[in-house]
Amino acid sequence: MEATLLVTGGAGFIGCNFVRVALAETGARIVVLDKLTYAGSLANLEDVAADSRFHFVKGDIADAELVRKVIREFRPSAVVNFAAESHVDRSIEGPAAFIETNVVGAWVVLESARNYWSDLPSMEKDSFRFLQISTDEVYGSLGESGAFTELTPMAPNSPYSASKAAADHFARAYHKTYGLPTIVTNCSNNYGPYQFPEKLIPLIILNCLDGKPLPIYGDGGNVRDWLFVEDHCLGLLTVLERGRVGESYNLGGRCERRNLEIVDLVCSVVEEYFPAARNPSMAKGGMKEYAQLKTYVEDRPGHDRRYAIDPTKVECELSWRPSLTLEEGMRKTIGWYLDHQGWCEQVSTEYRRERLGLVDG
Ligand code: NAD
Ligand code: TDX
Repeated sequence: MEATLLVTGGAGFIGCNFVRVALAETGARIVVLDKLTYAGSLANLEDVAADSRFHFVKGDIADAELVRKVIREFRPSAVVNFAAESHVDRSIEGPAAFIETNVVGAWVVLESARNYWSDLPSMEKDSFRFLQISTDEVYGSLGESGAFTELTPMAPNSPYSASKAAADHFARAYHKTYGLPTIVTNCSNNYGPYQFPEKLIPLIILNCLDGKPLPIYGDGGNVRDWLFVEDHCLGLLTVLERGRVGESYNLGGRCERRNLEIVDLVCSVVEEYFPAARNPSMAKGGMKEYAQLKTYVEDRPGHDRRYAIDPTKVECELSWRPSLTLEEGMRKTIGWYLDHQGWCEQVSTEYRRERLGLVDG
């Protein structure tokens, strides 16, 4: 029997890329369960909607009755939990939704999976997997040197990362206590097609196109470790197929950059595709170069200074490595945003790229 993957949050950025990668790389049936919050959209899944192996259910992962029903109906061989509130700035403005989805929702999915899994015949029980998708932000902030390993103690600094850390602990506890075959992945910053424009890279791309200020929090010296989303998704499939249960795996591309370097790279690649001199929005503001739009703004409260993933475990144990460099991934990403400006309009009905997450703001 072919595998069935229940993909929660599959209408969001990483989830929809994962659905595409899983349909292409495996014969699995894919069932997406997604609440379609501001960050999720059926527009992200339009090209796979007609695939006979694809099914979509709209719903909340914190709705225990619904999750139980979906699991009983589709009988997944694995659950991949992407569903989450994912934006740090929004977690500063209002943490409640982060607790509801990232903590309570993740627990509901674990508990429903456990009830289903415990009644499975032994072969299906052994091969069942629960993959909890998490972030490097659970480890907190690094100084100038060093990198997060799977043994780094958790020290989350934002309501978002605290909520993700809680779910990671529950996934671990469900393995230790009940034997549920859970695995956690902690990945660094993703970028690529379908990322909601509140995140740094798509925001900078779209503001360049519109000749709007490029907001740089603090001094722009904060460091993030970047990974192209399809490489992350291929890594997740690898962990799902060959990862050891009860373990966590750090995924990252050894690609640390200061935010200012990212903004400069975006400006130079946008320039290649759509020179500022030919952009009417730039001419209107009297601007000649995209880099002139850079604007330093008030820092994010509790802003983590540096993240860096040490991916040695997944490289050595599972032979996973990213395939694209940052420059290659950035060209693909910017090309995609230029070709999909209608998508940007469609998903941005309630969000106008305003500043979010200032405590007194
Ligand atoms: P996203 O915000 O783009 O998508 C989240 C998806 O979850 C959306 O489709 C949304 O509708 C859905 N969702 C939210 N609440 C839900 C609920 N209660 N029930 C059902 N569906 C719900 O997020 P993303 O960037 O794709 O991140 C996906 C996962 O990967 C998250 O768990 C995030 O913590 C993790 N992660 C993200 C990154 C990154 O750089 N974006 C890096 C590491 C880990
Ligand atoms: O306008 C901006 N200006 C700016 O300087 C925005 C939106 C961000 N930033 C800075 C803050 C961060 O140092 O850029 C960096 C990246 O910010 P985000 O895109 O908000 O990502 P980050 O806070 O690093 O978190 C992301 O990576 C880890 C995802 O949103 C999380 O879901 C993931 O877990």
